[in-house]
Formats: sequence, C-alpha cells, structure tokens
Amino acid sequence: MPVRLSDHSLKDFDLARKPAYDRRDITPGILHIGIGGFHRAHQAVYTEDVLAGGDHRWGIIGASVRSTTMRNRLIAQNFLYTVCTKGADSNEYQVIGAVKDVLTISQHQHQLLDLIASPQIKVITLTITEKGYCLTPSRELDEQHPDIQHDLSNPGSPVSAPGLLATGLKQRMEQGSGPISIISCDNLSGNGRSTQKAVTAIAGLYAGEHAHWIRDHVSFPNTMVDRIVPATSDTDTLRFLQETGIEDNGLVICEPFSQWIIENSFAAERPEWESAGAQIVDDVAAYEQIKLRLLNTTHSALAYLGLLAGYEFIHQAMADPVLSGFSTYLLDKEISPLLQSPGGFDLEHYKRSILERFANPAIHYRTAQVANDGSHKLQQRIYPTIAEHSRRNTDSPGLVLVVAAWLHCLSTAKYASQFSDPAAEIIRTYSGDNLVERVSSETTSFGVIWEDAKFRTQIKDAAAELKQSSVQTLLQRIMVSN
Ligand code: CS2
Repeated sequence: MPVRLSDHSLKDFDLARKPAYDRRDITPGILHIGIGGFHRAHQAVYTEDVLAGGDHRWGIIGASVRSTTMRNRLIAQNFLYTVCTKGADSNEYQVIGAVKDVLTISQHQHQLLDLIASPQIKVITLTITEKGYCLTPSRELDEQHPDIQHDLSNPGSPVSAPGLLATGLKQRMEQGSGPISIISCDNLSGNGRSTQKAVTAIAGLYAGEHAHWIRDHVSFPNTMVDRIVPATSDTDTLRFLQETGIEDNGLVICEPFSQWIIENSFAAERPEWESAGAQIVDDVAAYEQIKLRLLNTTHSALAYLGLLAGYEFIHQAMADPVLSGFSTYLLDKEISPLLQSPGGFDLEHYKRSILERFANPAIHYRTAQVANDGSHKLQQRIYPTIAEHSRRNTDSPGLVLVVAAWLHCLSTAKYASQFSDPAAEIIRTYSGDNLVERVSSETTSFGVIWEDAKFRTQIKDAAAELKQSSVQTLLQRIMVSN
C-alpha cells in the first residue's frame, strides 16, 4: 500500500535523508516567488542546510504566479517533498522540510502583500523565468505588457511579479518594516539590476516617495545559479513510488552539480548560505556571463537542433556524435575566445564538465522544455556573443544557425506544437518568405540585433539551408570550414 509523504509518514521513508531539525521550530524568513522545480532543488536545498545548522529563522513561504497546482500538491503532504539527485550511476533522496506554505498570486494577493511588508521576511527570492520580469529587450519595463497594464490600473491587486513587489514594498515602507533583499535566481544577465529596474519603474509610475524608499532600503544582488532540473514527469513519480513505496506529488529530480554565486549586497539579515556551499562574492558578472554564454547557449543549441534532428531529450542529442561535436565546436571556437574568466577559474575544465552534465543519461531533460521561451532566452544567452563577433568583424556561423533553428522550429507547426514561446502567436501570423524581415521590424520584441543587415542575411541563408539539408550535414559543414 503506497504511503503519501507527510510529517506523519516521514518515519517510513528509510531511504531518504530527512530534515535534521524539528519543523515546528522553524519561522518564515524567506518569501520565494515562482516555486517550481528549480527553486525546490536549488535555493531551498541550501536553505535546508542552514536550518539543519541550527538557524531556524529561514523557513520559506512559496508563491506560484498563477497556478494553484503546486499548492494543492504540497498542502496534502505538509509541504514536504523529495529531491532525488541522479548521477550517471547514483541515486540519492533528501526530504526537504524548509517550505512552510505555498500561496498563489492570483488567489492570495493580500496575504502575499502582507508577507512582503512583514518585518519577519528579510529575503525575497525569485525564479519567475526570463519573461516574468516584463522587460523589453533593452531592459526597460514593458509598459505595454498586459500584466503591467493591469497592475498600473490596479496597483492594489497586482498580477505580475514586479507589480506585486512594488505594491508590497510600498506597504513595507508604510509599516516601517525596514530593509529587505530581493534576490533574482533566473538566467538573466545582471539579474539583480534587471529586477531592480522592473520594480522601481513600476513604483515610479505609481508615484510618491516609494521609489526613493526602495532605492535606499532594498538591495537586489546579482546572482549566478546553476543546476540542471528537468520537469518531473508522471513516469518519474510512478518510478519513485515503485522504488521507495512513497507517493510524493512534489518530487524533484536533479543532477548532483549545484552552484550558487551571490553578490555581497544584502540590505538586511540573511541565511548563511555559504555554510551550505554558496559563494558570496563582490562581483558576479564574470561568472554569470560565463554560465549564460557557455552552458545556456549550448543547451539551447542542443534543444533546437535536437528537436530538428528528432531527439526528445538533451542526453540523446548529446549521444549523437555530430551534435556533441558541434557543442564542443561552439564552446571552443565561437564562444570561449570572447570570454574573460575570473582569476583562478578553469575554463577548459568548466567546458568539459558542461558536456558531461548534458550527457548524464539519468537526467531526462526534454529538448522541448529547453526550447520554451526562446524569444526571451536567446536575448540573454546567444545574441550578446553574436553581437560581439559582429563588433570584432568575425563570424559565428554556428550561433547564427542556432538562431535560425529557433525561428524554424517556432514557425513550423510540427515543432512549434511541442513547446511554448510568448512570441509564438506573432510568429504564426507572419508569412513564410518574409519571416526574417517581419521579425526585424519588431525589435522591441526581438532585440536590436535584428536591425543588423548582415545578421539578417546570414539568418535567411541558414534558414534556407535548414529547409534543404539535414541538421547533421549542416553542422558538419560548419565544423569543417571553421
Ligand atoms: C536551461 C536552464 O531550460 C533552460 O533554458 O538552459 O534551465 C538550465 O538547465 C539551467 O540554467 C542550468 O543551471
């Protein structure tokens, strides 16, 4: 008879490491917005270690932006869930006790605003994905975004994360609850500054002294976060039940590797995450650039090229010698020559480790999952490298092909039906031949790189080639001639 994970059944879960503290002693100190798998396998695990170390002030209240699924799943198991860490031939289970409650912006707005304003909450962490910040490609608040329009007209009942923060911080100012740190853990370059921009822009539009208060009392450290956490499938949950006898509807599966680098810029008290392996440094920029441009770029390359080559999972694409050879080519020839690594950082080792991590056969990361939201992701991870090549008058045919592959996938029903992108609708309305010109007429959505005539010609050529030849043939051609 399967047993549902809960405080009560925890004793029956012999295979797992369990919370090393009495959960009743934990008080909430962190509000996390965007409580998906990534947060639960990353920041929550670091926090769990801090709680186990005896500092009980840092329980987590999670919030989902729209869906009530996570709340419903976790509430039935006292907000406990298992992190299953899978190496190529190892399996470890840890039950996390740090989460105390899960709310939903759409249903619990007022409770969430009260939490942002509460003196007990000293840290807000965010994993709301690139698009959740509602910024334009030039990093201004997208005032035309429907959620921002809604929030500007209804500041008392915000639906966007930046709107929620701006209103909650106003309440915090009015209640005199003191300073707070807001920590973005998304793959945006300068993620802290971007968050600050979005939040202060809305606060400024609400008018009053509010934006000044935020400037003086709220810090937005930049961070680099890294751990591969694929979406949990029903098959994963079932297999876990068969292996452990425990039913866990909040199960998260992840790789053994984990890294969190945080800028030392905290406005208030914070958990000692460094005791759990996080690095607190003066400047995150170089680490963040290396991670976005090496790891995330290659991940997106494997996603779009993998989809076109018929691979469901990233590790399957990596098992294709042409696709893995092309990943090495991108890292070595087109990306790393442009990067400055911080002192003591072993770039060669980092590149090899990325490829090993992608190839981990125990981690089933769908190419379609990484393909999601390319219109936002490519701006962070690929366009800056292509733009740098263009400034140096050098070529990056491999990266250009990846962008063409994104556009090809998004404009071809067979592939587009497998993943989502906020630009999907607009791309669908563009007609075939003019696609590149139409995209370039929308630089406010797609980025200024599309204004570059040479880039557009290269994309058109690559797109035409993608229609004629197999992915492998094209990749081999690029690798041979560069
Ligand atoms: C991935 C990232 O889905 C994606 O876009 O590239 O989530 C990636 O797995 C993480 O950034 C790894 O740290």
